[in-house]
Amino acid sequence: MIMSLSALCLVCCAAEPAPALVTVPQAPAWLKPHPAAVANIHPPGEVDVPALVPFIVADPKSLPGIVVDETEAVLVGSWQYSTHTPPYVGLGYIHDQKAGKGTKSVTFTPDLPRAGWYEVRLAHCYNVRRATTTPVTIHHADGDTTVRINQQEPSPHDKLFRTLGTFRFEAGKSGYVRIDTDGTEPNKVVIADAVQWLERPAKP
Ligand SMILES: [Ca+2]
Repeated sequence: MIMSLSALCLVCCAAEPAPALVTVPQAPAWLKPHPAAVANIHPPGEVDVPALVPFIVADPKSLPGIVVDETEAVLVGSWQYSTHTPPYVGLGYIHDQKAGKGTKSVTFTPDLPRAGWYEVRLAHCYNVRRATTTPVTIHHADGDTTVRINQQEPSPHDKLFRTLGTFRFEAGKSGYVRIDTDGTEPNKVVIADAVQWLERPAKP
């Protein structure tokens, strides 16, 4: 049987397997995407590094300490959801779309049960497409501390969190962590995922 080229192509294309999707942990039903964020374009399980899927923490409440996810953060400017690069906390993470540098921010405000010292950790996924000079400001009881972090570097705590420092906070909602985008590379994305406050006995 002689088959035309177009018919052969149809057969080949039909036999072509779809890209494999991996199984990712399901976030709890009570967790809803941030209403101000742009929707994710990636279907569940379409990830760039499947080996990092086991480090996803789908339920923020399963983590120790006080955790504020991007779902509860205050967004300034346009931020877009993604789940393409694991790991992450909750539903995923948001990024600045490599646009509007210096005009966007994400602020995470905890409700701390007690005054005292807290180790502050920031969750972000990492790869070469990330900003290397992301400014992160910790607003604590003794003022503001701004650090610049390299979001291309692996996060040392379970490939998910990096420590920003240990700071004194008042009880309640007077402290926060803010991620800004000023001074980051125009062709790299800034990532915002979650922030964790862990009580510590004293200043280190
Ligand atoms: Ca998150």
